[in-house]
Amino acid sequence: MELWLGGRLATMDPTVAGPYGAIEDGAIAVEDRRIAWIGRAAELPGELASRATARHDLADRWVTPGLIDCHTHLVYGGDRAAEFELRLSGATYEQIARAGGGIRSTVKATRAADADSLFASARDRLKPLLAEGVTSIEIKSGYGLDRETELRMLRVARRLGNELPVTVRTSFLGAHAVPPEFDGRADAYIDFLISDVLPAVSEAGLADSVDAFCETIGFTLLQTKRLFEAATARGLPVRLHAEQLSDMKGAVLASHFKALSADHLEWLEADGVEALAAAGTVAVLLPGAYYFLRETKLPPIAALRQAGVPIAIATDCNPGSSPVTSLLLMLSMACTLFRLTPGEALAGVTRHAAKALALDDSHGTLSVGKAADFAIWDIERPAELAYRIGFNPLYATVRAGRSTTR
Ligand code: DI6
Ligand code: FE
Repeated sequence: MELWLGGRLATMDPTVAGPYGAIEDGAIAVEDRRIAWIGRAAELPGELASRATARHDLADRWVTPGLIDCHTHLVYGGDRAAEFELRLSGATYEQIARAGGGIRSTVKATRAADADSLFASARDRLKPLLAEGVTSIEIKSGYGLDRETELRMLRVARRLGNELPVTVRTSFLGAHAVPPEFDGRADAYIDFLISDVLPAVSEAGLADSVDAFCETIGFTLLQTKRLFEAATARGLPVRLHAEQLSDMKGAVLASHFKALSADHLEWLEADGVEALAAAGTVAVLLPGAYYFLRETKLPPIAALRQAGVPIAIATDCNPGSSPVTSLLLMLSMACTLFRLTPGEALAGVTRHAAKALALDDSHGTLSVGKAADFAIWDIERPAELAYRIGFNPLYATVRAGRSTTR
């Protein structure tokens, strides 16, 4: 039993009244990597206090749940800086993709990279996220698009979780783009994913969910549906890149499958909002991609909010549309570009992000029974996490009860 005393706790627990579910002069008791007790220090049961083997002074700092980045493509080879320059001289993201660049150029570099170099480059991108208090992350495949490379990406993602202090949830995104060897044969590629790659991924236990890119430059609604049926038959939950560049009705389809999340959503219409609300699917907003692609159409925030759809925020860390390795910057952008409140933004990287990863029973709030994952901040009020730009006030991270000073 270890005690953390004298902190201001932004529990983000909706059953704790008030903004951020805040508890002033709070205490957290940690046992077996979990939160055994949380509340006002003055109310800490004497029995717990007497069993403490260590006491840590939080010195009035704010404590939040460990941050959760619930949508990333962290593992990939190469970079796309040259494409960035092309876009600055007038080419669009879609034009580059249709000309065989974009995702396909990263596929080429990823296929050529061995597991160790994929691990090393992904670790370099993970480190700055961990330095901002991230304790859980979702990582997708999707730059292999063949069996061997998709499996390699997912193994690298698992290895990151084994070797670094972070909980990793993986998504199989074989349906990210049509690979060159299936040019013009997207249906045959989906057949191949269903008969060959998905079974291998699922039997190796390498995916926690199945994702797809439903888009004019990705896969049709029907192709996505076939893949989702195969995923569901294997007991794998689904999520979807939906309504990023056009309204394909992806969110409605995802809702039929009780998807964990529908992500991007700039082009989401009222029917999609309603479907997400009815299914309890999390809307994951990705302000980094919105910014980097200079999108001007805003996701329907007010409608999502009014329908009670849980909104999560993530980096979408990827080389093409969101080369972002700061979740704090996403809080700022979620507020400034999308007009979320700092409280909504923080819920988006804690409680709602946990739900998007089906981790809500064990993560996402500071509550009894949940993992002792928390971030300790040198700030005066939680809104500072979203307010400051390019400044990292993290004092320390505690993951599974163990402290790692920044
Ligand atoms: N939408 C995105 O924004 C990323 N993937 C997707 O389906 C971009 C991936 C890339 O350009 O490499
Ligand atoms: Fe993405």
